[in-house]
Order: sequence, then C-alpha cells, then structure tokens
Amino acid sequence: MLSGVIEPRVRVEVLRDEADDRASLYDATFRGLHAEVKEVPAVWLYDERGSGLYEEITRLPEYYLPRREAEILRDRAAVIAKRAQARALVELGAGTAKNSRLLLDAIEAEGTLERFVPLDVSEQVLRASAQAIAAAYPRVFVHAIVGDFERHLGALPRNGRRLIAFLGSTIGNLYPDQRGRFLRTIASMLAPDEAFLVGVDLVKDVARLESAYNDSRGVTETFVRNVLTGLNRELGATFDQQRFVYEARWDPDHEWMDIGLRAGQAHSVSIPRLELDLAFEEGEPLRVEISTKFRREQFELEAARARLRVESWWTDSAGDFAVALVFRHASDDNPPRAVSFERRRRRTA
Ligand code: AVJ
Repeated sequence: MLSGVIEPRVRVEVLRDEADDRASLYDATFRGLHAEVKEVPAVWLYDERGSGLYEEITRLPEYYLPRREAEILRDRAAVIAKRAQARALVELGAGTAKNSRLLLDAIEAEGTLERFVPLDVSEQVLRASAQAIAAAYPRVFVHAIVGDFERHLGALPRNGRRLIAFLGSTIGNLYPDQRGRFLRTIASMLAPDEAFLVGVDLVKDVARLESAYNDSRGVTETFVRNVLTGLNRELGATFDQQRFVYEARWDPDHEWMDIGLRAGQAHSVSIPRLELDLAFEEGEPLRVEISTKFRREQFELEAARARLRVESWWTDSAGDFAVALVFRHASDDNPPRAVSFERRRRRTA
C-alpha cells in the first residue's frame, strides 16, 4: 500500500508471533493433507492476492451474500445499536469492513461509539481498512488486531461495553466441532450485557447455491487455485494447476458447499518444507473450504448448547441470509452453583 496520510487514531497490534503462527499453520496443513479427504486449511485462501480476489467475489452478481447481509443491516442497524449500547464495535475477520460501516453509522448515531476493533489474519488488508475507517469516522479510535478468530479472542480489549460482530457467514467455514468450540468461547468472553452479532447464509435452492460458487467469470476458481500458488511459494511444493480441476458442489448430508480441486489423473506432488510426498489418485479431491448453510432452528439449538441465546433473527426480503443478535444465556448471569452445591450436600447428608 502507498503510504498516504498516517492516521494518529489508528493502532495496529500484531498478536501473532510469526514463527509460532507459521509452525501451527504448517502443522495444520500437514494434518489436513493426511485426513480422509485431503484438505488444506482455508487460511491459505487469504494471502494478499486471495484477499483481493475475495473482494472481487463480493461484487459478482452470483455471489448474493454480502448484498443480502447489507440489506438486513440497513434495516436493523438502528435497533441493534439501541439494544447493544456499545462503546466498541469488535469485528472478527473484518477484511475490508464494508458492511461494518452500516453498524458504525448506527452506533455513532446512537451516540455510544468510541472504538472500532477489527481483527483479521491479513495484516495488509487490516492496515488498509483501519486507515480507511479512521479517515471516514473522525471521532472513532481504531484498534486493529492482526490475529486469528479461533485463537485470539481472549486477547480482545475489554474496556467498555462491546458489540462483537462476525459478518459475511464466515462462521460457515468452520466444521461443526470447531463451530461449537468457537461459540462456547464467545459465550465465555461475553459480559452479561454484551452482544454478539453473526451473519449466516441460509439453506436454499441448490442451483442458486452452486452458482454462487461457480461464477461465470471464474473469479472463485482463481481464488481457490491461488491456494496452490501459495503452497508452491511458501512450502516449495510442486502442485501443477493443470492437473487439477475446480469443483464446488452442494453436500446435502452436511448442508455445506464443498469447495476445492480434484486431480484429473493419478500423480504425486512433493512438499519439501513438510517433508511430504503426496499421492493423488485419479479423481481424488483436495478440499480447500466448506461453506455451511444454516437453518434457524438448528442454529438456535447450537447456540443454546454453547450457553448462548438468540434474541433476534432477521432475514432479508428474499429469505436468503440471516443476521442473529445473540446474548449470553440469562441463567448464567448469576451462576446458581453455590446453591445447588448446598442442596446436594443436604440431600446426601
Ligand atoms: C468468506 C467464508 C463467507 O464461504 O461464502 C466465497 C468464502 N469462498 N467464495 C463463503 C468464499 C468462495 C466465503 N466466506
């Protein structure tokens, strides 16, 4: 990025330790490539080029998600701001933070906004969006955090009531067990009066889902193939693009889009930095990400299991996408532990 005006109201905190991060990413990559279905962690999608390509995806006519979410936020942001009374808007996986502006506008209008705390793995994208937000909101302090929403939630600042947003259906990238862990972590870090706002894409007509990930210009394919470019560059791997075809298909059993590449013929790939030689059979898939689609009941159940309560559930006019406003389970505000312990003792005595 060209350095323009450096905003004094921006602070960028790098939570991750480069060496540590690299080790755990390589580790996860090694494990993924040994799974029953070979898989590469989705973080590989979001290098600088990948983040730019994702930006392009959000503008594709087939990729309805961000526009549906924006429609909901435009309608509901004022209600959300009133309910949340937030001094800080925290955004997990913020990216360019486009839809967050709808929330910032509403929280500012509500008169409670002091800070914007975007967290993202991509330092370049984060720095750029932190500067842009600071420039557009002269009364807001931006505390940007370079980190991973699965590992660094505990390090989020706690000074002042927060609204924690997780937009764009990024939660759909997590497997059910990861998602459970993630929601439990959210429940444990939320104060009783703090809100969690999550955007989720909904189960719908298969043709529309599949076309959202098989766009006519092939941008999504380029985005997914960029993972191989990254593996070759960073791990010295020998992936050959021409030996793989792109595939994104609906998995009706799991209700997720299964997105990745498939080997056209049997061949092997060497990955020196993982000390790995990888054999692909003819037609064998290499998964790059899943994108889970949700149903209201199911999501509410899952939230409840994590001790979270869905207070509001809003959809767009077409019923494509939902935004849920979530709080800690009310009965957890005053844990009845001491009482039940007493009762138990009395009973057993
Ligand atoms: C950023 C995870 C929400 O799953 O729809 C878009 C990523 N992948 N096109 C999604 C993505 C291919 C996107 N999320």
